[in-house]
Amino acid sequence: MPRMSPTLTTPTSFCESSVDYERSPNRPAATLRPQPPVPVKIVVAGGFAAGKTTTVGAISEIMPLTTEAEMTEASLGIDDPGALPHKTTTTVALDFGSVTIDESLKLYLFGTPGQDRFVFMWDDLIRGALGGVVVVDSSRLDDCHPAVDYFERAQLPFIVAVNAFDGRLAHDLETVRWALALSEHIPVVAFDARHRHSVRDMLLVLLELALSRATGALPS
Ligand SMILES: Nc1nc2c(ncn2[C@@H]2O[C@H](COP(=O)(O)OP(=O)(O)O)[C@@H](O)[C@H]2O)c(=O)[nH]1
Ligand SMILES: [Mg+2]
Repeated sequence: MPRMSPTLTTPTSFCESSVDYERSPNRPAATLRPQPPVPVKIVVAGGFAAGKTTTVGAISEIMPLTTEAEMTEASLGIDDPGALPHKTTTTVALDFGSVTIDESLKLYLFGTPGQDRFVFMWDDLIRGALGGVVVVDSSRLDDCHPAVDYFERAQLPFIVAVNAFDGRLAHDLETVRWALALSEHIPVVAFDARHRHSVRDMLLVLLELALSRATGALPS
C-alpha cells in the first residue's frame, strides 16, 4: 500500500511541489537524497464519449498518450456517439497520463477504451491498480453499467464520477446512485472532465476511498 501524505486532503498541496532538500550540516548525506514518489495506478473507465480521454488529458502533466482514431463507417451502429454526434474520434486502445500529487505520490492514469469489444484488455489494465474511476455522462447512465459491474466483480475500489457537461447534470447524484444500484460505500461525485482542478479533486476522493479500504475503515 503506498504511503499517502496527509496533505492529500488539502488539494492546494497538489503537484508542482518542490521539496527543500537543502543539505543540513548535521545530517548525513544519505538521508538527504529525495525518494522517488510511490507510483500508483488508477484506471479510468466508463461509457463511450463520457469524457475519459478528456479527464486524462486535463490532469496529465505529461503529454497524454492517447490512441484516438477517426471513426469510420465500420463503427456505425457499434460506437454510439449518443448526444455527441459531432464526436468523430474514438479511443481504440487506451489513454495514458500521469500526475504528481505530492513528493510521495505519483498517479499513473490508464483510460480504458469505451467499446465493449476491448473488454478483454481490462484484466491487464486493472492489474496492480489501486482503484478505478467510472466516468459517467448522466444523460446516458446505461453506458457505464459494464464498467461498474466490472470493477465490482474485480473488487477494485472505485468511485463514480459524473461528468457535468457544461455544468449540467441530467440527474442528481442520488438518482445516479439509485439508477446504478451503488452501495453507499461507493462515492458518487460530480466533476468537470475538462478542468484540471476538478479532475484533481475527483481523484483525491478515490485516493481517500482506497486509503480507507486499505486501513480497514471501510469494508472492501
Ligand atoms: N461541453 C463539454 N464537452 C465535453 C466534456 N467532457 C468531454 N467533452 C467532450 O465530449 C466528447 C467525448 O469526450 P471523450 O473524452 O473523448 O470521451 P471518451 O470516449 O470517454 O474518451 C469530446 O468531444 C469532448 O471534448 C464536458 O465536460 N463538457
Ligand atoms: Mg476516449
